[in-house]
Amino acid sequence: MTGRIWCLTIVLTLLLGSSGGCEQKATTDAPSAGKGQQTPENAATPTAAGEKLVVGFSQVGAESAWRTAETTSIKDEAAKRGVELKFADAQGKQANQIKAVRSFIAQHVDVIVIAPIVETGWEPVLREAQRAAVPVILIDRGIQVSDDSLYTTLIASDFVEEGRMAAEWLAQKMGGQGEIVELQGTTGAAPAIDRQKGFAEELAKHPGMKIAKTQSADFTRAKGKEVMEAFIKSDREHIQAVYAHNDDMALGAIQALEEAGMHPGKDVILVSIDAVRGAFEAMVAGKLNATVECNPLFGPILFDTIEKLRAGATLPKYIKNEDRLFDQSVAAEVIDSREY
Ligand code: GZL
Repeated sequence: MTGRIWCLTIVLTLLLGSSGGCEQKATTDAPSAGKGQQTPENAATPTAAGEKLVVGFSQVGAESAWRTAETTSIKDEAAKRGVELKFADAQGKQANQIKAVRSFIAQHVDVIVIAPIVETGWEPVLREAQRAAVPVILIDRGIQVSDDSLYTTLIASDFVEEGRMAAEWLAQKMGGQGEIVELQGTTGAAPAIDRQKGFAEELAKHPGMKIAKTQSADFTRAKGKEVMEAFIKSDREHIQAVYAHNDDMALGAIQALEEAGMHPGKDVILVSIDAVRGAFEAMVAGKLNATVECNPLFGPILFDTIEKLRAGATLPKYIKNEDRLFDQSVAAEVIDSREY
């Protein structure tokens, strides 16, 4: 539909005497539209010389050390490149994110970046952005939409793979035998859904291992501690291992285990995801056994991607961050080289 309108625009341009063709890249041939004017789907309009690129970023909140590292990386990179960044902290509420996106559209930003709290409920506002011809880049978490032209690209880790890595490591550590309690991330969030899925899939290969209890602790340290306290209260004897969807929840669980007189890292094995500094410190102290990296340093790749988009490049629908697992055996040697 948008493509047809675009071809028509070029035909009209030809009739008026300019050169061009429908097969040519829409962005390069675009009559220089001002911010917020109709342009082809997902095409970022080049900003006039001297004009600052304006990016609206709707962030999840500040629930974890990982999140803080992501925010800092994006803010620092924007400042370094002279990009005006409109930053909106949604404080964990999707309704706030939707409001922020609407306000970015109204302000005619050049590009909207969203780290979506949950996977569903995005279509209406993304259609509004599409109608206003503002390209949307998803960062760190994916969404479910019936029409993937509603966003330009997703830059994120493969959370299913992260879950698999954690399970594979744990199965090996526990010799294929044992009961695990799971601390899930935010209900409905892509990393919670996929880290649970990948872990369960891999664990199914080990019939001697099972998840005894699983509950959301919302990716925070405080809730990780709270949920772990409840697990300890109800079934202390059976807790052999903890799988936490992020390091912050694992650090909260460590606190709960210690307060209950248990020995995290020794009589209870813990594996989590993110590889933040606090996790390395806990590994060096012998309290956390392993963590799977999930890189939050999105700044450089995000603004490189925006630059490519604005230069008219066709972007892949998914740009993957590569992750790896670190365990206690390498923690002391690696900790000083960690950037977050
Ligand atoms: C990962 C992400 C998660 C981190 C958490 O991409 O969305 O959210 O693992 C964070 O620590 O809060």
